[in-house]
Amino acid sequence: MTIKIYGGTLSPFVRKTVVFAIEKGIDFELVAAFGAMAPPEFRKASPFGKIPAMVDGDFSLADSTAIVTYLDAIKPEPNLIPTEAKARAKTIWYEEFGDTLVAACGGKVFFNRFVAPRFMGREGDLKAADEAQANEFPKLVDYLERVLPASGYLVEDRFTLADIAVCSPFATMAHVDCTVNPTTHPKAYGYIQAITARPSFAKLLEQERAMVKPKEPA
Ligand SMILES: N[C@@H](CCC(=O)N[C@@H](CS)C(=O)NCC(=O)O)C(=O)O
Repeated sequence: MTIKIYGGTLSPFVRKTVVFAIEKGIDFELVAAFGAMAPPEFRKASPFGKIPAMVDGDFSLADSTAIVTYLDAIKPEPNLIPTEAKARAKTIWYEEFGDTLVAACGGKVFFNRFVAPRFMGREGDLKAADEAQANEFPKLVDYLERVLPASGYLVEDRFTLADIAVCSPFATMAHVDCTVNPTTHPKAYGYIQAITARPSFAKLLEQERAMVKPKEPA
């Protein structure tokens, strides 16, 4: 039975899960789920209604970290969560940094510039979005610029969950004009460009750009 992943990839957490599954070569079906569009089995899988959720036969689970942990256990190769102690812990640290990106900036810019006006029929708090981009975003990008290794990968000089988890929030922010400046942060800029150019990301991002494009006036 095919694994079902519930959500939409504009969410950085859903995209993380979906890119991880694609890179692992795991068959899955993405089922649209958000608010009123959520099928009943999604509610059972995600007790607090958050995306992503996953159903694999009679097993259901929510939370992107829990889901990638499960996917990694059922298909260990190719390895995307290092097994060596320090590299594994660093991978989880960068996964948490991805969560920090969403909490400090990504959620505010994406919700207020896109979700509120497009799905909730109301203006977002554009001041809060601008403030997060002006004050929080640069600190987060400074950190990434500082820690990026010359290899272009965050952990073990190879592609891992750390790269997926960090670049996914940047991809969501880029949809609403919150982007890294190549002049001030050339390493972070080049890194995000390279990781999101991988086929696993690129195909999703192309579909998402069409969804985010402003609607033509009727
Ligand atoms: N820690 C969770 C966070 C999931 C999350 O916050 N998802 C957001 C979308 S990006 C959501 O479902 N928001 C709707 C809500 O909070 O009701 C994960 O990693 O999956």
